[in-house]
Amino acid sequence: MEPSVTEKKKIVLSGIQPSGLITIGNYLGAVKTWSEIQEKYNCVFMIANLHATTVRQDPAVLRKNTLEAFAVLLACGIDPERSIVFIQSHVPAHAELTWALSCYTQFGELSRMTQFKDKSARYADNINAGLFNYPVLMASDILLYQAGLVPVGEDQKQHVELTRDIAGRFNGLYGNVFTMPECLFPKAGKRIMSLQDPAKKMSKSDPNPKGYAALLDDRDVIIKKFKSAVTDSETAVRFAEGKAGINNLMGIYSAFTGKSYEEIEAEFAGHGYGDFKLAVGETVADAFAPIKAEYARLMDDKEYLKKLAAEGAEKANRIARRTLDKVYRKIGYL
Ligand code: ATP
Ligand code: LTN
Repeated sequence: MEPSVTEKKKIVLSGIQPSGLITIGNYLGAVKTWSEIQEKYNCVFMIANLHATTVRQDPAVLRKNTLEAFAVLLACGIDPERSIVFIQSHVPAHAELTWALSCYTQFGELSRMTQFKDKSARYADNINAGLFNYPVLMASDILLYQAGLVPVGEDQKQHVELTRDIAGRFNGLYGNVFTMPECLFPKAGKRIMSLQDPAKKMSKSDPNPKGYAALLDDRDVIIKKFKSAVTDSETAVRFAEGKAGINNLMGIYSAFTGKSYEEIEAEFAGHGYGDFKLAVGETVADAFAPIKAEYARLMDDKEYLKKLAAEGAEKANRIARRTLDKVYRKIGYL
């Protein structure tokens, strides 16, 4: 059945950058939710390769990461029969709407974005205009599909709020052109922290791979990374202030097992951190094993993956064009 956006179901749009290996943070914060809501909503998911070039990328690696990320989404249960899945650069309307909306976004608004501030500190030798304009591209992604819901991790909240501001401003000038989007956060795992520095968000572009556990990491590697996760000098497994490392591991364990913090504390009463870290590592590795197997199967036939991506782009293009045409008419582009 062709996914249709004309039904009454709400429209969902979200994306992920092919800037490295998909981590447990990306999975719990976003991709897991995506796979769970496909029946309830009309979903559109994309690999945000245009966003990824705000940081310098090796062309061959970017191409490889893009197709791999596409395969990971499918392996996580995103179903191209039910949802639209595509690669952002295949749909030109994203770049086109970004130009138009840039003229409706203020310098001051973009200067306040915390992701811009973080990334310009991290990549101080390449603070390019794309990095600054990144939120306008993300607003365009969302608004092109008239998405009402955007399932993301907490770090993206400010970008979705800016999207609402831009949409509201545009609608105020030209009538009801865009749907107002809202964030959809997961119940557990909306902010997973680095395994090496629990004060920092886990990030797939962390230069230290010990900071993240990736979906495609080998079982032994995942377990090892959890065993060497930075915690505190106490020994009791309990959720408390000042125990960011343990709190993070408890959050991850809870997201995978459905257990509450009290249940986890009871389960590990009398055990040290070592036992707990091992249990978290094994739980994560067990959950990722079937995804990894499906990924390997999909990557065996890259031509098929490319065909699916092309079909997804065609469907996305049709919807995006419609919105873009309307915007161009409203603005007065002849
Ligand atoms: P990069 O390191 O290149 O900035 P990233 O790991 O932050 O990448 P994105 O591709 O920017 O990942 O994000 C994809 C999705 O994953 C977004 O919805 C984002 O909110 C979510 N996400 C990313 N990191 C985390 C995290 N640590 N915890 C929860 N959700 C996260
Ligand atoms: N900027 C997002 C990735 C992204 C996205 C989107 C998320 C690009 N376009 C549209 C939701 C909707 C990030 O996670 N850094």
